[in-house]
Amino acid sequence: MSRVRLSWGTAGLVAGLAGLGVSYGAAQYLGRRLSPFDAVAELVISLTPGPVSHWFIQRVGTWDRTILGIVIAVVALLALLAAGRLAERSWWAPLPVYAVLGGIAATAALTREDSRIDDALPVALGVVTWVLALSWLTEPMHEERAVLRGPEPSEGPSRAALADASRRTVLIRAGVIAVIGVGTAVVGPVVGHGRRRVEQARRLLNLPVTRPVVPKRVGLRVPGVTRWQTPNSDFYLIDTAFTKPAIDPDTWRLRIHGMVEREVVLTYQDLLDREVTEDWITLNCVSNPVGGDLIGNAWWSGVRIAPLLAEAGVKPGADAVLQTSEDGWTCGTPLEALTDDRQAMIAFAMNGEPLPIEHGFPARVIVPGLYGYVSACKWVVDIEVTRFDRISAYWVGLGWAEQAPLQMSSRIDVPRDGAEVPKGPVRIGGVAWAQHTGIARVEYAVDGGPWVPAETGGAAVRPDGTPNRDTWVQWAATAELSEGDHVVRVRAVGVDGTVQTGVERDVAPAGATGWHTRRFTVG
Ligand SMILES: Nc1nc2c(c(=O)[nH]1)N[C@H]1C(S)=C(S)[C@@H](COP(=O)(O)O)O[C@H]1N2
Ligand SMILES: [Mo]
Repeated sequence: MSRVRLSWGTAGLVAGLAGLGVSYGAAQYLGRRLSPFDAVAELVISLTPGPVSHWFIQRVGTWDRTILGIVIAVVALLALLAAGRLAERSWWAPLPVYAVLGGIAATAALTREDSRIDDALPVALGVVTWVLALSWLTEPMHEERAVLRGPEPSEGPSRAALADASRRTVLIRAGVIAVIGVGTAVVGPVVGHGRRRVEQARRLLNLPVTRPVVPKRVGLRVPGVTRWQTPNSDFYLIDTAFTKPAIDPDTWRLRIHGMVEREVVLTYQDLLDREVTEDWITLNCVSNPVGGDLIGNAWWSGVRIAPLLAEAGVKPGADAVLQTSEDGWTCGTPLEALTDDRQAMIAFAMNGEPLPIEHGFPARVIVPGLYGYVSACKWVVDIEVTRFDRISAYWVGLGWAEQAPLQMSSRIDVPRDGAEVPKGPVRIGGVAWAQHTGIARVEYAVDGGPWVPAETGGAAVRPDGTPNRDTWVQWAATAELSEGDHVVRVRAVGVDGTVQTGVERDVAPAGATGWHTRRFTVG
């Protein structure tokens, strides 16, 4: 005897989740970057005005994607639940709900930069699954209701027994539908060409790179101060891709074209066969607020861009390079930063490992001294030599500066804001950066007093003996402070003599400025 009884709403959820599973599995099988669900998330991201998304990112940091995902999931599940309840009226009553959901998903899937016509297929399969699964699942539910409302039969099984049989059929069908949904979602990626395959290919790579060795004099060993080398797993992540492109290195191509004498097309192997360049480079985001942590320092390995551009032969008049990623994100980089003597590179390894997929596998660009949004294209597939007056890169189109010189900045890591510090000497410290200019000195001021020089970690030294000015430095100081509340501020001085400005400016449109401040109590 089956006591368990599916409600109409639950039936809607079972059919709904099965449809989502089928469309996800199909998208993975086809090797498409986005499942319909992810495409909707990207559509929402692309329709959100720049200032709103930046306000949001500043509030919630890198949780932005998770929160967006949860909101979309909740809305979708509520709609699917409603579809189930509508099925109580008739098999076609839920159709408008599915049509709207499917319409949104199809629009999203077909309007991404990297969309193809077959991106509509997973959506179509999902909608078909919804319709078939829900009507098949609710058929015995209607039967049960008819039996219970009808008269007690004069012969054969009783009303209760008939209703019971219907309920059992409902449960069996729900199980079948769940297996199909979950099964497709699990099997699709395994037999398909999606991310798992690429993860596997990535793991098997044996790249011509050296492991990072943190230079001796860079660390000050102050507890609480950010590690000088940022491990890949801690490195901040910023991009517009809800699902990261999973690119098979064997099919990856980088095209260098535009205002050049000869177009150059590189395969992954071509890249590995060239002379490898390696260096410590600190990358940070223009959206990093004063004191923020959208910054990291890694050992990058790759191929210098300057000789590649020289081989292509840049034509006179060009002043910019438009980089495009596999998923259609773009950035405009000053040509000069790619052709001068800095180590601007097409990187294929990060901290001695093949680039993680999240950080741009199989290749991304890294340019010392520039913000990520104008230089550090992940999953890069296209480099067009051009002019700034002919292009509008992604973030520039949303109101950010076309060219934003990196702001020198410094941060206090300890003490934390609001910390209670025991009596005795107080250790203060953090990091400071002015990539490609270099930090000459870091100064701190307590309770509005004079600026006092702090101790700084050394710069890394390159094999040729020159200091590497492309990374952040650690700084630290010990202060004797009286019991009570205190305020500490920090500022950096560049190798070029510039003093970090105390003028407070927001991250938009060209990077935040101002001195980082921390308040704490000694006692
Ligand atoms: N394809 C692609 N590349 C991108 C972005 C992006 O949205 N898409 N964001 C850029 C920005 S704004 C920054 S700050 C850096 C961040 O690189 P990370 O995520 O590896 O730290 O990547 C840059 N490269
Ligand atoms: Mo960024």
